[in-house]
Amino acid sequence: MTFDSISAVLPAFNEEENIETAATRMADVLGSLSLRDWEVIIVDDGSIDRTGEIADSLARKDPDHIRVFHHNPNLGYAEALKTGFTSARHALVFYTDSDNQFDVKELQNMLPLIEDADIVCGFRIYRFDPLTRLVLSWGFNLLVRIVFRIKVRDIDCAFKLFRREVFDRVTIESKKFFVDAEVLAKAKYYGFRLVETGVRHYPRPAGHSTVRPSHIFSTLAELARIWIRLHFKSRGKRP
Ligand SMILES: Nc1nc2c(ncn2[C@@H]2O[C@H](COP(=O)(O)OP(=O)(O)O)[C@@H](O)[C@H]2O)c(=O)[nH]1
Ligand SMILES: [Mg+2]
Repeated sequence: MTFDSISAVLPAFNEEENIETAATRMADVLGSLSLRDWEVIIVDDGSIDRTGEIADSLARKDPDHIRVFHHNPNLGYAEALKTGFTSARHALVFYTDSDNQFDVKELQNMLPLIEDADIVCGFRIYRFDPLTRLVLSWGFNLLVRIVFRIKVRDIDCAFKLFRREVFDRVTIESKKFFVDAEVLAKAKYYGFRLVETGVRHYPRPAGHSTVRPSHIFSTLAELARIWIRLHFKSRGKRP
């Protein structure tokens, strides 16, 4: 393999029941890959439960491989990913959620694909979410595909692998849940190559999703803002 090191980012907000399993499974997978170096970056985004405390104790046990960043107060999903991506030290950057809805072992299937791509984007083969969420998500995916002309099946799938160069160019401006679309739209703008691969999705084992149908409004506002910026940029002007 061309790449010999990887950073895995886990954004976490009130995941006291999930974070230990999530971080331990992630560390086990990375440790099994025979890489020169790896790290798990937990971003505790102003959790008001024991997430931060648990994350700190995991980092104390394995300080060479587990790092924790705390936001105080909560800054939102996009800011948490931004903290993780900008702190990542290795050649590849992976991220997934801290709620154990994916099997992180499937990262192994993505590694051969990044040899010929800059981004490997997962799509959920069968998605465990309520019907309203599935419908809203279907509409959102369609809208983003049309507006930004990105051919990605499952934009918000929290299982993506990047070459770190992507984040040398792409800077995150979103605050909330538009972040995945923003990164993909900007990556396309800069000409990064993207491939997709199916991943399994599981019901949340504990805790609750914080995503609400009302988030669609802030997400659409962010979509408009990023579209305007990219549109002016491609015409050589600053908005
Ligand atoms: N950093 C941060 N993470 C969040 C926030 N809300 C949710 N998350 C994390 O983002 C991930 C996905 O959140 P979740 O509510 O399960 O969304 P869903 O899986 O799309 O329904 C989980 O790891 C959460 O801990 C937030 O405000 N800030
Ligand atoms: Mg989830």
